[in-house]
Amino acid sequence: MVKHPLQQAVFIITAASDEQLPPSGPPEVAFAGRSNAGKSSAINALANQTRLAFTSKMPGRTQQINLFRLRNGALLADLPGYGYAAVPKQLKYHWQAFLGRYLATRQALVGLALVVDARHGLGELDLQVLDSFLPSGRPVLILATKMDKLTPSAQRVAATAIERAAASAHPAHATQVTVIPFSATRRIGIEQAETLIGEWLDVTVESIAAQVAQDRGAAAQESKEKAPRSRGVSRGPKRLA
Ligand SMILES: Nc1nc2c(ncn2[C@@H]2O[C@H](COP(=O)(O)OP(=O)(O)OP(=O)(O)O)[C@@H](O)[C@H]2O)c(=O)[nH]1
Ligand SMILES: [Mg+2]
Repeated sequence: MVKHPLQQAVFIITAASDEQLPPSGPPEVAFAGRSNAGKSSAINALANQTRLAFTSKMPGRTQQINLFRLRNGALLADLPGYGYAAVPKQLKYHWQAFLGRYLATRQALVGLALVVDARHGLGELDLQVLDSFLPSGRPVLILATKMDKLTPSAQRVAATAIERAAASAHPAHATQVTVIPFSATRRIGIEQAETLIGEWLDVTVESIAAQVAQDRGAAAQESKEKAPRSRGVSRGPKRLA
């Protein structure tokens, strides 16, 4: 595994519907959570960039699925938040159905990062996401975020409460769930989170080199196809003096 596996991530595409999502390909990790929980901020902190994913004080900022590509071709997906009341009903159903289908059917999804505001703990909708995801056997990383807003002793209490809530809701799947105390602003838990996600996505020197070679091959092929035909083959009859 390389040292900072999520750094140098680049934005690739925004999808507002199933048809706009690229076909399932390289391994993918999605960031899910309540609206305003801090999903986009967590992606930025892990990528060590300030404006890779759009963040906002206004809940409901991320309204589509935004995909980011790592150096080895693996993807991060920033999902629209759920549970924001002040969204027109129609739109809310559309997002939630889109989100539900993505989580249930995306073949490439190797793990889920569930972003939870540590001050609020796991909510009803977070538990529903766990209900639908954990039976697939894939791992979940709960980022208990905004820890900077709590005192050190309250941080421990909050992390333990989240661990207990997840384990009691899903005793059979407790080993699939890891809880990491996190803060995007104070950069708490970055190393632990990047290590786990980097392992899920197999971000190694070898996988990066293979992707670079593949990209170079594709670029060379493209420029060959675009290049003008070589001259000197058929120039027409030479004029005789
Ligand atoms: N103090 C503190 N604030 C944070 C942290 N993470 C996010 N925030 C703030 O929380 C607000 C929401 O952050 P976003 O990252 O946009 O949240 P989101 O989950 O992507 O929100 P939606 O896209 O609307 O679902 C912003 O004002 C962030 O600055 C954190 O670790 N600590
Ligand atoms: Mg967002």
